[in-house]
Amino acid sequence: MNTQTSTSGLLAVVLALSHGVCSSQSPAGGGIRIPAVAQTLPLERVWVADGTTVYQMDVRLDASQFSEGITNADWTFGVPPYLTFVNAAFPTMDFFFEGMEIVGLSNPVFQSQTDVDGNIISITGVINTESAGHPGILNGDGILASYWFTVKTDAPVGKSQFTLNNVAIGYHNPNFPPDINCPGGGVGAICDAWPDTIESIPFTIVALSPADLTGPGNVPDGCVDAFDLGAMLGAWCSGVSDPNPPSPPCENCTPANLAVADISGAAMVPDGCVDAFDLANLLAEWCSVAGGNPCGTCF
Ligand SMILES: [Ca+2]
Ligand SMILES: [Ca+2]
Repeated sequence: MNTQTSTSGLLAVVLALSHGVCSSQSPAGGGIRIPAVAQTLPLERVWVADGTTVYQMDVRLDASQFSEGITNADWTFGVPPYLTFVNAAFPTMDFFFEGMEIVGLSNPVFQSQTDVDGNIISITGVINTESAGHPGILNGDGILASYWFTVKTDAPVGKSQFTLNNVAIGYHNPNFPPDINCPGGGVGAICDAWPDTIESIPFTIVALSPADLTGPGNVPDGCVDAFDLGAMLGAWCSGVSDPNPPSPPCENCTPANLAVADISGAAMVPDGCVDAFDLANLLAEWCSVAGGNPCGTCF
């Protein structure tokens, strides 16, 4: 708790300085808890531990019940060490600060921490805007920043989540000038506040099945089902249907075909053909429940 407070305080000072706002507010000296929800939201429900598929997580802020003008935000979230950070960006759509000029030290990865193995285990993001002459974002609801990760192949399967904490926002002091005191404590043109609800939406990590070729959103989804069958048939390039030796001719196979669906062959390894060997492998791993939960037995 002390560490969180000092980190938040440091950022508050940085934000105040970059605003040109001279604030004498101490790290624990004020601010209000507002009716708002901050969350880490994985876009996909299932993340496959294949080391290559890139998954998106958004840090969102729903301050639609808060009618003062928000001008800046910072947040810190923990990252499981079995995820690999790929990229981060402020969004181009559904951006919380849409229409405001992003300035100063704003960065979706303002700070990060790594463990002894070099894994990023904590990320702090900061957004600072040119707030002079702008009312700020009133009743805002949107994405603060987006982050992308892959899942290491040795990641533990099961429920996982990022750990969101240290969420702080700044908003225009409604009484400034002349009153430098912020409602609920704090002073200056920009007041501090904290969302009253912090959520880390979970996701499920599943082991890679070679037959889990794709899914909704064109990424593996932890289920071997009609999405995968469709992808395999779409990449089909065998000239005959006999899976028995001698190997069937592969008349039309391209690297693109093979990248999609060549998962097996006569020797149980990819053989440069998308054919009945691959179909048999896929059907052997089938785990869809027809007419019900499409992934009922897959995880
Ligand atoms: Ca699938
Ligand atoms: Ca094959």
